[in-house]
Amino acid sequence: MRPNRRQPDVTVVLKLGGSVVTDKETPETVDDQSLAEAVETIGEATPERLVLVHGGGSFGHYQADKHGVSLSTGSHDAQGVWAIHDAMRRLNDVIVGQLQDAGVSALPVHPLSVAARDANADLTLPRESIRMMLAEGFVPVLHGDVVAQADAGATIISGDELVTRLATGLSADRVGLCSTVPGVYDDDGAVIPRISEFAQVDAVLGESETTDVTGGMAEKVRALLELDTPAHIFGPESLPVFLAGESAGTVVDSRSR
Ligand code: IP8
Repeated sequence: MRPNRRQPDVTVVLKLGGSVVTDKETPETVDDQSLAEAVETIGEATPERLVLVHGGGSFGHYQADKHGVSLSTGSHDAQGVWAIHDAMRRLNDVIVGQLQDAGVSALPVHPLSVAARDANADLTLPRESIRMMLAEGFVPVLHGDVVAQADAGATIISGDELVTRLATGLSADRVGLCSTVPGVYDDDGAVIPRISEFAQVDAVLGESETTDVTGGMAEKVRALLELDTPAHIFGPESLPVFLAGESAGTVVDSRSR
């Protein structure tokens, strides 16, 4: 397969949430239809330098729960850590394979092999291989994972943290989080078009409900407000719009304050 050469001046970081690529109700089950639709859209669009990240859904979260590992609780049990990583790697294999079948020059990047946290949980994620993949026309595909952490064994790293880290580290021009909701809802259930500060949504988001080990919408919005790059939170129906370079769902942009 020949790598697709991309415009060198636009870098996009896009996360496909675990709820988009897996059936969250059934352990270790890919949502075939939803994944196929996302892959087809990416295959038709990909005009820019694209870095993909995917979440864990019923793969990683199921295994993390089973082995008692979270963002803050680590484990030295190599078999448990491997089981979590292996679930994410198998999901990544499926996604990379389907992207390649759709003509996207996707290649895997496994955070466990390259990233680490210090004792303050600060993350180091070397960027050289990702930069070079982009320069050579590949689409790196990262995923939520386990990473070694000083004095804690291994802890979870969420896809969201990877997205914000990549957005900053690669000076991304656009950031997208595609999950199963069409954006951030207001009190009346309407999608908020733009969030420029957390106070705007504090009352409505509060403590987001979630069964994931890695947090919910409030954490996403807080982290995205730290970025210098506008970030879009949207549902799968808006993926073509986002990839076409337009606004999708809720735009989180602290610069518009
Ligand atoms: O679904 C979590 O990634 P996320 C990955 O992006 C694991 O939060 C291993 C639970």
